[in-house]
Amino acid sequence: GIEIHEQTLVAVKPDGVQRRLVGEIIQRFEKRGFQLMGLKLVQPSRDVLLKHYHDLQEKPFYSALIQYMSSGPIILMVWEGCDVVRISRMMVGDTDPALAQPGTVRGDLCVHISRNAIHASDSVEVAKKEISLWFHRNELVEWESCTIKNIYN
Ligand code: DGI
Repeated sequence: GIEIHEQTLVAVKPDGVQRRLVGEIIQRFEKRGFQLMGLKLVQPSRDVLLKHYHDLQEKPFYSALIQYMSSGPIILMVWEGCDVVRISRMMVGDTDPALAQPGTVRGDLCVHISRNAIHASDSVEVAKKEISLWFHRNELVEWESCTIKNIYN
């Protein structure tokens, strides 16, 4: 059968929270048919951000990225569904909002790569790591959606 329990981490970055984009972003994932399994607002610690962006530590924009991500609260979400990692990346759009297609979050709501409003895990393996980095097991809720038969066959 199809894997409907794939999960991904989606975050609204500090600029997205400041710009009141949280509701719009949640709505896009809900409407698409994904299921919300965890959600919280946090002031991220530098420690966790350094782990989250570990792979980018050699990049010239790294310290500015950590500073921006520490600048205010972020929203963290776990969304579940069939192919959710790949589809979420499509919904988010290109890393550079100037290249992101209209219809994507970044292509509709942002203009500059240094303030691109949203994060979504880029592979199933990375998603597992990011979810366990940001969420305790008891912060995730296992629940059955009564609309699942209208979303998958
Ligand atoms: O998975 P993405 O967020 O699309 O992209 P990524 O994992 O390659 O980079 C993480 C974040 O780092 C990205 O959302 C914005 C920032 N970033 C990436 N490339 C650049 C950048 N920031 C600046 N200023 N310049 C870049 O070239």
